[in-house]
Amino acid sequence: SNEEAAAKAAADTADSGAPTIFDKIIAKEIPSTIVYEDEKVLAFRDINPQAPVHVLIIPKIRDGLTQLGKAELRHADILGHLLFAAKLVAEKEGIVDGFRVVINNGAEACQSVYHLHLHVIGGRQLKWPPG
Ligand code: IU
Repeated sequence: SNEEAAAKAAADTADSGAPTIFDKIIAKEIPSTIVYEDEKVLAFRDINPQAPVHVLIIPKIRDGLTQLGKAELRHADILGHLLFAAKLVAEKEGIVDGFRVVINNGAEACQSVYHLHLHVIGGRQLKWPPG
């Protein structure tokens, strides 16, 4: 599929350390609809939502966290902060009783942007297993 081909191409450049589109969103060079922000993380609406609520949460400083599979022990604090932010976003969006948090890691999981991000998805009945 197109999605899989794009994911494979993205993975090929994942380790280059090059800026991603999310750096421009953090810098507010590209507009986004921000739903939550603190000193460490930014949460904004996904441009291609897969559910009524689809928010991405990213660390403001990538610090080598292109993907979860590259995490090191020094990232434990920001990883916890991101997950707690997912709960805050779910509350803010009114879906705290039913929501999903997803991290796609690598081409086989269709990761397309190599700056760690959590997807917070909800607002409809979700199916299991995901595709
Ligand atoms: P993935 O887990 O790497 O596949 O998720 C990347 C997401 O980033 C995906 O859901 C895109 O729709 C989303 N996105 C975005 O919100 N804004 C953008 O400018 C780009 C991608 I490029």
